Amino acid sequence: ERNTLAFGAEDGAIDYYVIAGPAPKDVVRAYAWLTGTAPLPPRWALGFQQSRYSYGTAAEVRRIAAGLRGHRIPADAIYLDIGYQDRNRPFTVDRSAFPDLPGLVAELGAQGLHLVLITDLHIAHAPGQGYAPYDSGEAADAFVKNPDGSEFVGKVWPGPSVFPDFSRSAVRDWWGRQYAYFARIGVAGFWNDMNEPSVFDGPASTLPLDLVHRIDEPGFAPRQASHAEIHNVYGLLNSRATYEGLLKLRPDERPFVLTRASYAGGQRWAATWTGDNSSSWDQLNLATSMLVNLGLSGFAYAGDDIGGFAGAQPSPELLTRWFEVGAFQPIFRDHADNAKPAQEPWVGPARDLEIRRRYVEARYRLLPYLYALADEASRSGLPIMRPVFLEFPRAVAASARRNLGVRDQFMLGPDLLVAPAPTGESPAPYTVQLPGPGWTDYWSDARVSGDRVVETPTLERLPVYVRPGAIIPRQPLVQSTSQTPSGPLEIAVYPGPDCAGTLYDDDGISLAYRRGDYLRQRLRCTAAPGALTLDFAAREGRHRPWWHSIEVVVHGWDGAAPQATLDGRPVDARLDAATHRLTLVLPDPGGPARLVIGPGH
Ligand code: MIG
Repeated sequence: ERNTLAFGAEDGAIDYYVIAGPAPKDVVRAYAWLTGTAPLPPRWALGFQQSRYSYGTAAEVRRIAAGLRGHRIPADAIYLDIGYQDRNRPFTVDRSAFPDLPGLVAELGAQGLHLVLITDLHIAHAPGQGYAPYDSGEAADAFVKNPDGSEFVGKVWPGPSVFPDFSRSAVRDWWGRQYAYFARIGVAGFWNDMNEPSVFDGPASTLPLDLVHRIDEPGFAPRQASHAEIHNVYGLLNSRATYEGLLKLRPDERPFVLTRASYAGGQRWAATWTGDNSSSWDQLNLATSMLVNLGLSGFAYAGDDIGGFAGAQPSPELLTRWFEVGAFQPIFRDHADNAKPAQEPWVGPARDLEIRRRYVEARYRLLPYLYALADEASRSGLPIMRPVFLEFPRAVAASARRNLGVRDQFMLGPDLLVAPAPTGESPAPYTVQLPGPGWTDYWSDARVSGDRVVETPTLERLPVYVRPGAIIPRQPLVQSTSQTPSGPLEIAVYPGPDCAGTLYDDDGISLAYRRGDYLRQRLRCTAAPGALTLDFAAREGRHRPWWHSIEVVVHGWDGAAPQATLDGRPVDARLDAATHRLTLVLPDPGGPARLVIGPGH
């Protein structure tokens, strides 16, 4: 049939869900209601993460940590890829390369760095060799079978390997227990790769579709299922087993799991990334639409390998640009293939290092904004990185250019519009179409006249624009989320319509926020020429935040320095006439309060 789009499946009907909205955000929220939300991650997972296939010795890891700290690149995590293991066997450690893993974890911890370990699911088929994951899995009858009832063996990194049947709850429990040692010594997060699953000598590089799973699950009648039936949820079940296992081992710590494969709903258990991209301008550009789509699909936490995984070494400019954009993506991880030259942020000319550092720092200053978005994502399913149409459906629909903001631009939350050059390698000017008038350049405070700007690309500038009506919390620079910021919380106010923002804080790591130990506070502002009122609503939760004072910065203040009061008591207001920034330092209100700026005193 012509002009017909047909859906179907082998062996029967599919359940279809049609979500009518009407607004795009309603669709996303309803989808989250159906499939679940990504829980609040540990705060460190929002920091910069440094990875490599593979940092192969403890000395190399120390050198990377020293590089991050020595170059003053704020960072929170270092990843170990398969090279840390003994003969590529999951849940082992190559003791000659890493003689004292607990000591290394502690050393990194003292520098505010968290260790993340890869833990692939292919268990080495090593009977009688004292390899506990195989022996205990075999004893628990944990592995996927051939149709004749024998254990399926396929080739992956360790050589001949067997594959856990995650469709059985007892197998997921067994899998979770494999993390006991790493969890005990303080390894912070885990990376589940190859879980499509990837099988080097399998048909279509995966498990044969006629393999036999044995679903055994509370709430389900136990039954056999072919791998064809389980294949698409196999990665999700691997994530679930890891996440739930970690929660059992560390019952009051938020697990961090990064997965390569998943399915609808998998956001409940793991963050993801876009897999093996390569070092090209095209793929830097492609990351925007991929991550925006992952966000719309429930995956609030997604990233792409900064600098590109495969391919030739990125030019210094490409790596720098990738850091600039990555600083505004939910997961911010530099990673590269083993065949490539080094790709850490300090590789290349000093000028590039300086620019990359500046963008990583910009992200760390935005952590309170990011963290409030994480809180929102955990409750509503609204992603952190958003297509422009999610925030401004009417403006996008009404735009003459139908693709306004669809491909190259994205929003970080409701307030920041990021507009990378559509063709990164070209110095050609490009037009940034904004969703309306009144936007401000995030870096220079220049006010955009109208709703368009022409950008001429320069290496040091990633265009970021702020919504009129934004209230953005920021913090003093730290080198790691383990550091308590010293100084006031900053609240950047950009007067305009729907002027609102949110503060969110908690201890950053435990589940105490679920027991009331959190802080959520809504802010609203109303403005008139020469006047502004900022309302702090009552605080939800009982967490005491790290800040003791608040620096309110009103951007785009026209006119003279005004008078100001906080709940009737005078507050000093300092105007920088050159930047039009009005700064007021308040004691932390701790509850409902009203800041009145301008005439009427
Ligand atoms: O066959 O563990 O996507 O990030 O560095 C390659 C080695 C296996 C693929 C992952 C990549 C990782 C690599 N892995």
